[in-house]
Amino acid sequence: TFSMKDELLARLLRAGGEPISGQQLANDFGVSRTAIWKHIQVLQEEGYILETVKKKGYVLKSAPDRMDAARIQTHLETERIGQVIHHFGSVDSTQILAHGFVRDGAADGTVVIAEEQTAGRGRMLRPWESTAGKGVWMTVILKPDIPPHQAPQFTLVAAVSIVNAMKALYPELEPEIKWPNDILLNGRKCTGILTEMVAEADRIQALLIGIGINVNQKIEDFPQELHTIATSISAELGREVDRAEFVAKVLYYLESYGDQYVKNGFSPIKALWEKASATIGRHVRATTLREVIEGVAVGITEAGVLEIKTASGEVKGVYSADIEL
Ligand code: BT5
Repeated sequence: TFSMKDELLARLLRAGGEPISGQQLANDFGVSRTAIWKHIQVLQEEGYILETVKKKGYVLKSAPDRMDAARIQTHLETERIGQVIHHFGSVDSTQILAHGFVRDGAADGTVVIAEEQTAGRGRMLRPWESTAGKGVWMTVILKPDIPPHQAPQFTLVAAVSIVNAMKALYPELEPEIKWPNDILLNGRKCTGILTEMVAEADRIQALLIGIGINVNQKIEDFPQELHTIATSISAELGREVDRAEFVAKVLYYLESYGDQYVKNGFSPIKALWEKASATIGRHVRATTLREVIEGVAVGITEAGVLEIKTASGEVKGVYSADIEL
């Protein structure tokens, strides 16, 4: 499922600065040395700095800030998610591409990831700002054996996964989840999740978990209207981070919590979610398509529904809404 360029890059990364001979590579891949050379040239065009050591072979000297499949895979600890990664430079939206891969029979765990999106979208077709080379813009295709009505819980599974990946790699951060699909750092949005589903009447064909995470942007990199509401991992940490390493960690937790959810139900995820929640116990204002509900968020149900206790003492369940804290 991997291109030869990916395999070649994986070999060069694994060699850790030691030369690998062109002849050896040619033998291993069953191609000519010229074919190897052509792929080396492609890597160079993409910004990989390679040196040819006489009689010894190719050495990778430095790598550009990109999330090629092989780069993510050197950090990957999963069994399914990310075994197939389609990496792109600039795309309209990874979500749109992922629908195409689903139609073509994509395997469970396929990842579609891009350096830049020109038409990234949030819920209800709102735009999602996806600066080139600075974030994680990806769609994970999952095929869990759950009924369609349980699909929305996967947004919460994804949120818990991202929070735990952030805590594992950057313990200084204190990510909080804002129901249903935002992750905040110091009160500002750094992540949005968009879960879509392709389903038959009683069976999920595929879930498309769209994940947008601001990673290495400076606040000035965001458009004006986001300056006061958005942030990135690096803006909060005060240093840049390795996006490929971070993506691998997100995929690791997504696989482990996703499997846990399918096997053991929602309660373990619900506990993790509530622990990281910025919403529970707070006064909130929920705008749904039909009404505005104000009150204290008291919890989420097994179905992932947010429960709000209004001033009159009545508890209302909210399936989908925009929340103001
Ligand atoms: C979301 O929507 O938060 C879901 C975003 C999902 C994006 C991913 S990226 C990979 C995949 N491919 C796609 O095309 N989409 C998914 P929503 O809750 O509707 O929030 C959208 C709102 O967030 C916008 O109206 C802006 O106010 C704000 N926003 C836009 N870009 C942002 C950014 N980069 N960081 C923080 N806030 C942003």
